[in-house]
Amino acid sequence: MQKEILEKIKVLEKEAKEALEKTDSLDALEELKVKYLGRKSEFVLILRGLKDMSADDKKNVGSLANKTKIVIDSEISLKIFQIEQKENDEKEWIDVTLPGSEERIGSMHIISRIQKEIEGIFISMGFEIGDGPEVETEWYNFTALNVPADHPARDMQDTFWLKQKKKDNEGGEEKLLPRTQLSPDQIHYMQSHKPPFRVIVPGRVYRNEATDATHEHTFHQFEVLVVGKDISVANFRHVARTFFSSFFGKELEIRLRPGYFPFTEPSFEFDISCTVCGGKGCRSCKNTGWLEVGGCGIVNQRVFENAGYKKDQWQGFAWGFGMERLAMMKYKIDDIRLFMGGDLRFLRQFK
Ligand code: FA5
Repeated sequence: MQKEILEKIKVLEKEAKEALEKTDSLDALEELKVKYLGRKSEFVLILRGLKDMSADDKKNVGSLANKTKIVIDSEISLKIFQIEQKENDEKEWIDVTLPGSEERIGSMHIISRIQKEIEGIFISMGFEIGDGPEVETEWYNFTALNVPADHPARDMQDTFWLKQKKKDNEGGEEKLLPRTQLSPDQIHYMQSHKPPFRVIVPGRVYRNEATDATHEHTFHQFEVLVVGKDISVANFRHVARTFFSSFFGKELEIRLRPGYFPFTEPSFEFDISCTVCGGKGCRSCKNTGWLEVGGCGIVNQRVFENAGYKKDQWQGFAWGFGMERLAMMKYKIDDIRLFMGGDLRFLRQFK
């Protein structure tokens, strides 16, 4: 009796192993498990019958049946694990031959880059770089620049006035504003330096304007100021031509047209020959051959006086231009709002 049962267990083990070898699906393995180890399986029947066996049979049959059960159970579990792992590997398959994804590295904003480039050109011409506050008093932004209160020229640059005021020395209050231009830095620089000098001031300015493709409320300018004993419009022309030819990498001409700025006399609007067609006329310059760039003029003696210099002792020229407008010309950008829009697809073009 004992011999027969032991033999039966061995046959069951062999059968189970052969069946296991041929099985390669999870469903079929579950079926095998039920067949060989489930409640109605032959193993369980053998184990249930142990209680009616002699002590000697119980020991031998019980021991072999249990061992074999454990072997079959662990082999089925191993096969289930292998199949599951294979399926996972197939799902998460990594193609090591694919090129890696590029790490995005931050870069300088296009306007900061243009600013560095412009500074470099002026430094090579012997200019210093000046600085000034972004929040100005009414006196520096307008009055010192010969724009008296209630003069219509104050309307030329729409202003964001601040609620806070600044106490002045006579116990009164002065109005404050985010600067509308960099010309107040002419006064700051002159108050702390003695001529002769050449200085440029780069910076951000603010105007209470509706925006469109060529106008922003927040933009960047450059102010240029040269003061000496015999500075003239000819000096301006030379410096401006040298600067623009270097910035655009080609020889350009400068054209002056009469203009009006309270802080320069005479004043001019100035154009450069079109950077696209070289002056022949094209869409970029609306067939005029010229591109409008900025304002300039000979420093008004009243401005020297307001900065603390004696009248008629010095001569100078000043000019100012918008950095975004220059960047638009250089890179053929047709909407100024892209610079501050924060669209990375635009900004990433300029690495
Ligand atoms: C001025 O701001 C004068 N301070 C320039 C100046 C300096 C004249 C020294 C004489 C002597 P204006 O408002 O024209 O001038 O602005 C100068 C330049 O800033 C313009 O030519 C243009 O390039 C740019 N600019 C003006 N308004 C805007 C705007 N809303 N958006 C973008 N750029 C502008």
